[in-house]
Amino acid sequence: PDSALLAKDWERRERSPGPSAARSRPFVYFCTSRLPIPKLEHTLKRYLAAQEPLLDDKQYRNTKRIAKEFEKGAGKRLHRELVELDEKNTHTSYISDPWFNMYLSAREPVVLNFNPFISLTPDPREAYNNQLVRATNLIISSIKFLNSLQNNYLRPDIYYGNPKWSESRLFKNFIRLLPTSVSWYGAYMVNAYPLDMSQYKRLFRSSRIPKLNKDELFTSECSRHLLVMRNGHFYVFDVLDSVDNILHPSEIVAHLIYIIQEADHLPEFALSYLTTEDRNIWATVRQQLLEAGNEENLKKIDSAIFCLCLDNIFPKDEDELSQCLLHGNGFNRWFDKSFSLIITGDGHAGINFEHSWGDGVAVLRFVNEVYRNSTRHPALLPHSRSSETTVITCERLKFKLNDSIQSAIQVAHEKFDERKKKMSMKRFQFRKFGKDYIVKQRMSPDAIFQLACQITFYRQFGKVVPSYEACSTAAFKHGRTETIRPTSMLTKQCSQAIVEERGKRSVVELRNMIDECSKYHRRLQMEAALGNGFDRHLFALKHLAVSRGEPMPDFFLDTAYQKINHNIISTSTLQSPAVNLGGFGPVVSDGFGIGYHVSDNWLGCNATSYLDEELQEFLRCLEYSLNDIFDILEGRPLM
Ligand SMILES: *[C@@H]1O[C@H](CO)[C@@H](O)[C@H](O)[C@H]1NC(C)=O
Ligand SMILES: *[C@@H]1O[C@H](CO)[C@@H](O)[C@H](O)[C@H]1NC(C)=O
Ligand SMILES: CC(=O)N[C@H]1CO[C@H](CO)[C@@H](O)[C@@H]1O
Repeated sequence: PDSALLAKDWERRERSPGPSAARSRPFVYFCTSRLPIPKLEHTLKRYLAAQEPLLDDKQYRNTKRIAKEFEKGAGKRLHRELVELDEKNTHTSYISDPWFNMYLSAREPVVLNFNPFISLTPDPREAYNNQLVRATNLIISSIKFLNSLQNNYLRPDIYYGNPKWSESRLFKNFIRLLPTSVSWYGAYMVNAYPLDMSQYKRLFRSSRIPKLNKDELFTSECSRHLLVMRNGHFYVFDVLDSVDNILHPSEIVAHLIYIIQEADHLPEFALSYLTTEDRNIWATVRQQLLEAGNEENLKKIDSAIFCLCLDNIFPKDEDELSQCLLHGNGFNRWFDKSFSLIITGDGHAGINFEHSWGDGVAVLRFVNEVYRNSTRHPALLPHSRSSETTVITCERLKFKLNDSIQSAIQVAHEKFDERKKKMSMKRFQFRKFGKDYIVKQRMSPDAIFQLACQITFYRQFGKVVPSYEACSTAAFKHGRTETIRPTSMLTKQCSQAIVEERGKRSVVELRNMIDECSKYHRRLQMEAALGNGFDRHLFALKHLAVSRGEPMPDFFLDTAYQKINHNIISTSTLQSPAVNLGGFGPVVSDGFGIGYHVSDNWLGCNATSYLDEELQEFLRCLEYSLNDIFDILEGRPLM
């Protein structure tokens, strides 16, 4: 892709090339579009539109009144202050600080509650899916990515929703012909737009550090070592030399073989369970660890380039693989690392990442590149020998644990086992149609999947509930995410029509309803991606009030406000040939976490919940809802 086409709206700055990358010219683009703060009036209008389907008439009138008062009073003032603050801080976005704060102040364990996983597609050539071969190739491609990042050779992140179309000449001409002022929107319309890359500075050599009440993010400047976990033991070895050359593949594999042989049994107390703890508890125990003389070792973990988990697990099906990547059995993970690359015994690969520093889009870009590079230019061939002359410079980290630390580990272990047992994870696939079919019907694939979830919940529970779809705002400088609210009056009416009034409505009528839902969803999606949702704006206003120590405005105390933020259906989607989908835990104890994917000819999801029976029923109903939608789109009356 010719990124220069999109460069007009960007400042371009060149730096002196680094030592290992003198070939091509460096790309450093800075995103100049700033995340807009919507008008308060618009935010409240959108908020009320999202509240309407969730409330009865009386509640809705009340919430409307509260919103009106907020608009004229406390809200007006907070909004003005937020705008002033934003004008003084043009280097960032208004959401960046409050969002970091939200993640880092959360005291729940990061695992299950925050860390998502992404599962990589197997290497197309079977022999490369061997644990050692795949680990070595992915390490090397990851380090190459790090080197490009460091030397500013990484092309600006451009999100290609549709690679075929956006790489075509037609597309390039289309963008070229647009006036500069709208070319960015033009690119957005076809899903090929440059992304803010500021999150990448915390992708490598980074870790979240537990602290009382609010954690911190740590990034090392120049570490050269990798952290490898095997059977609950920690190993470090340098993968880069002093001029940033990567260790030879045969040497890397020799180190991994050494580690696998050495770590042949589980430790009595696996330290990593502590990273599954409540953050305040973990912060306290970490302090004890430091005092007990483990500072050097902890520093090695925190500053490692990333964490490789060489699992001794052979998942027997896809659900077990998802579980392994989402939480594993706890002892072979360091959930605080910015990301961990997990390789199972049978060569499946995936990423589990800590969420405070960055979002799915940034991790997906990394995964895409590393997948492509490791499959197209594998550094290590299957059956190649490890170098017998390699000097193993691997260090096993040994920790000093006294009684109180040991019992803290024991408690963490039991709590973690308890919690992961309560969560169930199920996959779902529907093969009657996918993206191609929906697009031919001139509808939005994402909207159809979301509508299906709405109909499903209505079918199962006879009501509509707050729902969440994550949308990246990485098109803006220091953008993070915005929420799309898939529940609307339109989806509610459509769900009622399909579930309760099946016989009474004509197929044409139902089809029109679906079409209206699709159009509305597309609009919400576009607004959210352009920073015009309502969730982040309200969140920032609330954060401002709290940080000033002001009394909480009535608006945020409204039970309807609290309810809409208790997201029963939490969804997120990632589309890429390099990934086999991802997943995450439910965000509330009585909800579902749905990582979904609308592929060309099928659609599916990996869903999680603490309510096992309800989850199974949900997926049964989802199948039913999708069949209904299919019948309607095919022009068949519902039975
Ligand atoms: C273990 O070490 C920590 C830190 O030095 C200390 O606070 C704690 O009291 C010790 N516990 C025991 C049982 O010795
Ligand atoms: C992928 O690997 C090849 C061969 O090692 C290398 O030449 C190329 O630059 C790599 N690409 C990226 C994006 O790192
Ligand atoms: C780990 C993983 O991605 N598991 C599954 C999630 O769901 C999709 C769709 O059913 C499967 O293809 C994945 O294998």
